[in-house]
Amino acid sequence: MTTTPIPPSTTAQSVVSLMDSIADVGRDTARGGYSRPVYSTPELDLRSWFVEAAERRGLEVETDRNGILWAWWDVPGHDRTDAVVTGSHLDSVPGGGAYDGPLGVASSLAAVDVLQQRGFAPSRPIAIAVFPEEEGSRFGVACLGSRLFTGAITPAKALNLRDAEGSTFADVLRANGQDPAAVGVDRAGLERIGLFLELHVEQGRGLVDLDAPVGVASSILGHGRWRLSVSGQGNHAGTTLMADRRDPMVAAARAVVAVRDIALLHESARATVGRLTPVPGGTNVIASRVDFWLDVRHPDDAVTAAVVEQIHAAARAVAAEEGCTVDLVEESLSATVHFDTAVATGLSAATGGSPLLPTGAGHDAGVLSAHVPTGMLFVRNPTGVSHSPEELCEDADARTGAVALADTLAVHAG
Ligand code: HGY
Ligand code: MN
Ligand code: MN
Repeated sequence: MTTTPIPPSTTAQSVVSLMDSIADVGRDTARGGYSRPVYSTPELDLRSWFVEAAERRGLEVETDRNGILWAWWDVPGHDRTDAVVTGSHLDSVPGGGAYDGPLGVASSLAAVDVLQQRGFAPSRPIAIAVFPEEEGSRFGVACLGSRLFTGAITPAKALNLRDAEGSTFADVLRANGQDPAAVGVDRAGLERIGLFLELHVEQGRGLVDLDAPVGVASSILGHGRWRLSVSGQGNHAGTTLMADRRDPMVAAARAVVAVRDIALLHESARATVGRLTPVPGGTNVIASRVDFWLDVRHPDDAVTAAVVEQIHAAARAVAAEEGCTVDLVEESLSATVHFDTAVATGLSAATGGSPLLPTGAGHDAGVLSAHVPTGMLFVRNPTGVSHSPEELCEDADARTGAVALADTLAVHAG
């Protein structure tokens, strides 16, 4: 491909101005960072921002029956098949960073700028996709949009998922003008994709340690989520003697420590409890139940299963000692993903020999990789921190990432 490289400081500058333009959307003053749950006002504002920016670039935007946004750079005389698709997500975790998701979307728009500046004329369609509920922060299942799109979750299970307020996913779809009866696997949609490339801020220090601004994903750690509910006897904090208690909060606390201790027994395992909800949740009330959510990850799916089983057994044991019971429910599970080697090495070659590195973070690209050729580009995060306000991407690296994405799109859509 002989293109005159555009200095990142010129056209790819738009990735910086695009990110700046959403810097105040969904700021969470209580937690810090950003809270942009799917179909919340901040996430809907980001969708509008994306549609306006895409249309300003001459892309034609549609929302499919799973709520996925598609912005098309069509080719005259070529239908929407075998497209080179890029994009990411706009929803966030509670109190998340600015870049997890939106950097991939902004970089996709900036890559279109770079290509249009170069006078590039694609021979096959290019599209930018924005997947809803990648984080699973509102309805509990990660990559809900891409799972519905690929058939990795049934419509029935998805539509009955509830958020913290008790609204079902079906309720929320209806409230946003979507037809719940229409969600589900989209084979025609999958057939439109010839290649999916997702750019994402790195959620770790790999590129810092490699001293590289851009990297290529080799694999995604298998991961799952389980809800544990510990039940005891709710009672009065003042009238209940310590010896007479069956306190699920104490059982849950002991179980959370066991989560850490068991994970440490398995090299490369990660096990996290980031969310715990006592019921009813009063300062002067012994809880009747405590729900907490477990996130376990490991390169070997069998080890993930073993870790969860050991945690479940430990939780049952400490619950029994506290006069409580515990129930465990699997909420989502993703096997370890090894990206297509040809795609990954091609991405490395198209981006000046960017290094390949694994990630412990899940992505829509991981879901799509079972159905279409898929790859990922990572952009350096100087702090290595993510799912936290300290997540960072320097402007220069963001521009370099956007140009790298433009170069890969040009290779595949040229
Ligand atoms: O949880 C994850 O790995 C991703 O950020 N959704
Ligand atoms: Mn993400
Ligand atoms: Mn994330």
